[in-house]
Amino acid sequence: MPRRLESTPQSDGFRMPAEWERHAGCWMLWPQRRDTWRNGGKPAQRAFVEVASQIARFERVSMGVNRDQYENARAMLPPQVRVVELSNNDAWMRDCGATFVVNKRGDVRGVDWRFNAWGGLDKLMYFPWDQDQLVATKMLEIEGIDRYAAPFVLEGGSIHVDGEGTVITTEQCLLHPNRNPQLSRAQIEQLLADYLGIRHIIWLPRGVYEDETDGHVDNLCCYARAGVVAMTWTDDRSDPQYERSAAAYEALMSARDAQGRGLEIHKIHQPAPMTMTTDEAAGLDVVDSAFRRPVGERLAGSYINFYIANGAIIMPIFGDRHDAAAAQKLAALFPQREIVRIQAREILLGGGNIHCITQQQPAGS
Ligand code: KQY
Repeated sequence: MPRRLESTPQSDGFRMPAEWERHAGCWMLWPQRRDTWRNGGKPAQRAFVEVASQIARFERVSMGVNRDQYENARAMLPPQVRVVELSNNDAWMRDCGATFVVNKRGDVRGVDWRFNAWGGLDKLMYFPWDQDQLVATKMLEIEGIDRYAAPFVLEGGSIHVDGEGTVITTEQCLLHPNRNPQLSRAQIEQLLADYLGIRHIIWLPRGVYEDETDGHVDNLCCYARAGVVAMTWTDDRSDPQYERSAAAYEALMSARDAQGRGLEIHKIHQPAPMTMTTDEAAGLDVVDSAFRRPVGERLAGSYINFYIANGAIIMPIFGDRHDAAAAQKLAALFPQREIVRIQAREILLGGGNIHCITQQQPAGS
């Protein structure tokens, strides 16, 4: 039976591996909330099926599903995707799921963060989030993997590691008073070191404009390999994203990683600004205990929100004139991997993208 460990990954010699290290598989959750996913969730379910099907060409995919959606999900998903009954409040596996850590022997353990749905009652993305909070424990139980219960709020989308001692994150999110108001910056830095097994933190100021996660790094900037990052960019100085990307670029330019390296930075131009249409907003149920997305609201579109699978990059595209250039840049950054493009507007309408709905489980030994 998997154990709950009272020590920390760092003290036990565990670290979070980089996303490009070999995976045992990928975890996802099935979308169904009618206040997040329009038209009863059907368009989003089709997009999730496409993401899961494509990832399953390269590694095992496990889809967690609420019991009332089990049969529907099983029918919509191809047989190679494992469907497991796993209660949840919404479909953001990156954020409520376990973060896996490994040691030099190839043992794998899981970190179970506290989850408050991106800001608790302050943000009121939705209430309750009690089933999301249990997702990490349950997936680790299913896999028979020991669990560290981290004593602070953190979402997986707010961190990117190089697997060699460095994490990149944003001040906007990790220092936001709606996450861990009782903790100082120094205490948060210590906890990141303890639970990710890192030695160095690169702080970026803010995330993507109008990102409802309070600036998750996984929509703004990610590692492509150790010492090399990709970030979302715009050349339009009048776009509110410009100053955010420019500030991140400055911070990355002056950063050193845990190995003492400067970073090679690749800019990927963002898609043209997108907003929620009247028709899309009309497809959402109105619920008092959930965040309301108004017509005309800017969507936090970015090509950085991709998933690195064994042998592939699963990237979002939007039917935008920048899609092809973004795919070319990713192909150059990941020459050994197939670039798989997925029309991802339906995922974006829910407030995130492909990286946010996936969580890699490392192969270990
Ligand atoms: O960016 C992510 N990691 C998740 C986005 C979740 C948005 C909730 N509506």
